Amino acid sequence: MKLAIIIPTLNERGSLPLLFNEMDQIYQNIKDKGFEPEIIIIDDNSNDGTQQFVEEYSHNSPYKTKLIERKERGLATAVIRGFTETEADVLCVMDADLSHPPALIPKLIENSKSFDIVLPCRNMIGGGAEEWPIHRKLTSMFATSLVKLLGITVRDPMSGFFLIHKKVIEDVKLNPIGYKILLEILVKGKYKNYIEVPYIFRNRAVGNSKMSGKIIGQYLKHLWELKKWQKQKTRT
Ligand SMILES: Nc1nc2c(ncn2[C@@H]2O[C@H](COP(=O)(O)OP(=O)(O)OP(=O)(O)O)[C@@H](O)[C@H]2O)c(=O)[nH]1
Ligand SMILES: [Mg+2]
Repeated sequence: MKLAIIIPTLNERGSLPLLFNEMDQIYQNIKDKGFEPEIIIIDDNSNDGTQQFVEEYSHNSPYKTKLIERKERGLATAVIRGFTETEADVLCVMDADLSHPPALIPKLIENSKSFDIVLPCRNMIGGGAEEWPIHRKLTSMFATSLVKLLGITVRDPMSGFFLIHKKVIEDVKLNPIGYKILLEILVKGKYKNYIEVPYIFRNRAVGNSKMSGKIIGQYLKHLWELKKWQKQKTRT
């Protein structure tokens, strides 16, 4: 079974050596589980040497490694581009800043044998997050609570860390706005079942956050659009 690990990047040169080191450590485990993995990096014209470092890594990596260079910006559209750049049946998406531990990937792919979607989850027993500033904690809690308006009950729906089978999004028209591509997939995707797997979210150790007020605005617009889509669907 082919597995694509899709990683969007924007100026992540500082995180990549650590990330690739952790990826290398799980390579054999992934193979032993019967998966043929590739890494797909979608980079939006970083100016800190991210692309050069990925090139270098691709020559020494145990993984087949593909670098996609885009001129535009946008996390969700970058992830969707990643989906189109692979033949793999199983797609795993994660951030580059080590918040999402590669060590969890073997567990995710094991679960993918029985579930259409596998969701790493901070908000369940065994899961958690390193300490966040209070304003970020409150923003996150508020944003997560709004998701209930869409009838989504998964416990960590705002995450950039998830695994899906390609069939979940095949022939589904995704309309990505901003950051939250997982929400788009949970609302519009075609799946029978999902499972949540606990993990500890690590805070970004290197580099700068790309989170901003603009992204919060985009999130609210995204929720609005998804709600409209749901209403239209029940009418047809
Ligand atoms: N290709 C691409 N990647 C992006 C873009 N914005 C963010 N990313 C990447 O998406 C992932 C998540 O972005 P982060 O900046 O870590 O956002 P966050 O996790 O909400 O915030 P922090 O962890 O506090 O930095 C990282 O791998 C970023 O490099 C973008 O416009 N294009
Ligand atoms: Mg991050």
